[in-house]
Amino acid sequence: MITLALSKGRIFDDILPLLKAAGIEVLDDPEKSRKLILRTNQPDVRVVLVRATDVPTYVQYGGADMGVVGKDTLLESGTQGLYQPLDLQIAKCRISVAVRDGFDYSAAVRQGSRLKVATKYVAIARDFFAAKGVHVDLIKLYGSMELAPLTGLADAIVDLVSTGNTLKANHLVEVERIMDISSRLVVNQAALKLKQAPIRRIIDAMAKAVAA
Ligand code: PRT
Ligand code: MG
Repeated sequence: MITLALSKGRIFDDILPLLKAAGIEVLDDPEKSRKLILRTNQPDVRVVLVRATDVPTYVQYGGADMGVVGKDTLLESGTQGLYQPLDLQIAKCRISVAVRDGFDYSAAVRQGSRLKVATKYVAIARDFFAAKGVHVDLIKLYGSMELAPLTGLADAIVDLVSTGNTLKANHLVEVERIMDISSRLVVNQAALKLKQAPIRRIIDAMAKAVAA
């Protein structure tokens, strides 16, 4: 049995065509059922639904053989020893610094005053500002980062942006792009050895579909 860990939402929606190209069709619709283990048309392949942030953990400890996870989550998770054979080029976005419209970010950075930065991505933000030599106080949030500069909780946020509509709707502006993000296929190292043939088949088929 091959177990694939996926999160509901955009990653699930975007991975379906690539799975299909690899001959795998998910038989249950996660939006219509409460099942956490989904069958596929392949009797020896199943999907488990977990939180996006839990995907690296499931794969690292062998709760799943493979998984699909955003580079943002992967960098932030600190998980070790995951084989990352493929950039799937799905769920693309960027991770950026944003501030309230009218806040003079470059002046704040120039003056060397400590910047208060709210984010779910503490590790990515810490590395980014350290490399720039900017002193920051990081405030860990679990969601709705956009609210932080509007309420005075923080001067800036580090968050994912795709269309930019969410920033705009909240009178925030993107002032720096930290990196481009897409989702990666991750594989458990032991599974790769023990189930080499079927896992290789899936990786190769998905690689072909990504290139096409
Ligand atoms: O939502 P939940 O708390 O369960 O978990 P999650 O947020 O980790 O999962 P999910 O499904 O929301 O995101 C999974 C992955 O999708 C992320 O880890 C990213 O790699 C990727 N991704 C791609 C995105 C976006 N695009 C994106 N736009 N994740 C989140 N967003 C957010 C963005 O921060 C903004 O708040 O969506 C909102 C809309 O963005 P705009 O710019 O289009 O308005
Ligand atoms: Mg989300």
